Amino acid sequence: MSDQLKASSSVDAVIVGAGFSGLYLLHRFRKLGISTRVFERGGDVGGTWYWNRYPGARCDVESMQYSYSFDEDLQQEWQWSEKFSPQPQILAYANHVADRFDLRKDIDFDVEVTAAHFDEGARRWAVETDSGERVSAQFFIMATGCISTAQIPDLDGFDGYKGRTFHTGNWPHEKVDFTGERIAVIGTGSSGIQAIPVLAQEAAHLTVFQRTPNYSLPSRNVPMTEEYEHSWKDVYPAKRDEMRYSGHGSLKDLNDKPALSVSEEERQSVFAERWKVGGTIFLGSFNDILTSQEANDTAAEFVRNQIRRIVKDPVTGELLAPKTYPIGTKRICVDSGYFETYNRENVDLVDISGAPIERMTPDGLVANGQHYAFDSIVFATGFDAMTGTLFNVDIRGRRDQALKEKWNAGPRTYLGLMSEAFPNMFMITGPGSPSVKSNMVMSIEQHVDFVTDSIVHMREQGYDVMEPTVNAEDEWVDHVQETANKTLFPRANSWYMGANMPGKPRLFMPYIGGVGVYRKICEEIVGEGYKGFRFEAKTAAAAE
Ligand code: NA7
Repeated sequence: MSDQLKASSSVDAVIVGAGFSGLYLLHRFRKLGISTRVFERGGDVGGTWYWNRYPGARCDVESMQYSYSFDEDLQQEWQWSEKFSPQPQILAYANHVADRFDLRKDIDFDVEVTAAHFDEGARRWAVETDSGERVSAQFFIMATGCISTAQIPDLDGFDGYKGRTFHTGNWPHEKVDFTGERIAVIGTGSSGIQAIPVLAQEAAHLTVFQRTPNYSLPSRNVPMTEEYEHSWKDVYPAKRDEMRYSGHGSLKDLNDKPALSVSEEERQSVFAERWKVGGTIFLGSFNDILTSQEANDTAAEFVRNQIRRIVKDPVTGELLAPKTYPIGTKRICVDSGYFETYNRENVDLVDISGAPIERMTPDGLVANGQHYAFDSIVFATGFDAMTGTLFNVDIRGRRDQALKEKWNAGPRTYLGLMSEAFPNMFMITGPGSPSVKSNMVMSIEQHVDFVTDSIVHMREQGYDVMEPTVNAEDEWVDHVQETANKTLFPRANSWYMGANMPGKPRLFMPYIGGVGVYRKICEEIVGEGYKGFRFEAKTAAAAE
């Protein structure tokens, strides 16, 4: 830890991050009189929606569902203007929540937490920031999101490039003007697929560098109607309850038939109907799309045929049609005119699946042996997901053990909430919980409630320390992998598997057993006296 400290203080809890997790945590802690400091590296609230402000950024969970449920007045008064919300509106919502509950006064913006060490004698965390402050806290909570460490590939010549570079996950706050420019987009995940149609309209010429084609479904986004809004708001509490115990934390019409149990004609008509409705409900066309390769093949081929139909140039259409992994096993994308964009005169696709981009030059880059000149290059190259942000902080638990060291073969958590040897440290939507395989806001609320209730429990029982047992953690880690292995997810080189990061252990990080199933497991664990957790009572010294 640093010895150049400017200030020190002591609170009950330190929260890292003022996104949807940090805001709700602070709100709940405050109501319980838990003194709290929140540190946020961004200049304002909103987390992922603060950083990912690239053109076209949008949520692909429906607006009526991607919002907090903890306050009935809040959910009644806020009005969404589209079926799928654009980033600026979600950010405005986060700001509204911060103002409505007067949260900003306990948040330090533009401050990064650099280290957090558990002091076994004091039973407290010593948390350090890049502003030179040390805060002592009983509880340390990483509310840092799952996809918050942007990843730019290590390309030779990067520093010598004279044009502008951007990463979608760290987009400037002011409007970027690409008018008249030759631009490149590298990466065709959700971010690239959302940004490309918008950037193509502005730039003189756009070249897309694609390493792996992605399955993308049309969003069919529409303005919110009063009728649809009311169909939710009139019965919001009941709908939210249903969401909490659903498969993904959102209400979608799921077909409970296996794909091959119906005729070819019926199968195609189910796919066509869902393709027409738009959004991720396509993956719910049949109940075995993510567990049976044969079922998956039928859905994947349907989407490939849509791509071939939309894209006029057959060679480009074929390059855009994914063939090397099952549909849904890399994060499914939802777009507004993505494939259609390749019919524009000013858009080209460069396939780099055979060989990586060779290098950057002062005015562009070299790929497939050819030089391309660009005024701006947009990296839509993703994130060091699930663990990257946790490892950016020097977190040390008992015996000075680093979290990064303990997890060097993959994340080890109990329920994705805590890790053994890191007492009183919680993660909101950590690895081993449904997290990115769910409607994040619902999973965030569940974790925040779990953490808050645990602290209340500790106070009531006179406990000072909470920590999972080694056995409970080992069993949970195995259960997470066994559950994933029953699905097709491990067959793709996805960021869920850590496969996008060179050297990262390859294993499925979220819990895929279902949001409702997971919630019930958590409830049972609490019901059985926090089974799998151990508590330490307050020492005489600490009780004084
Ligand atoms: P993703 O989904 O990780 O996509 C990143 C894209 O960038 C993907 O197509 C990658 O290809 C590509 N990529 C990554 N590194 C390189 C290099 N070195 N060269 C060429 N191409 C590369 O990130 P997004 O930001 O789109 O989405 C992240 C999540 O945010 C999303 O899933 C939503 O949950 C919200 P690859 O497929 O790895 O071959």
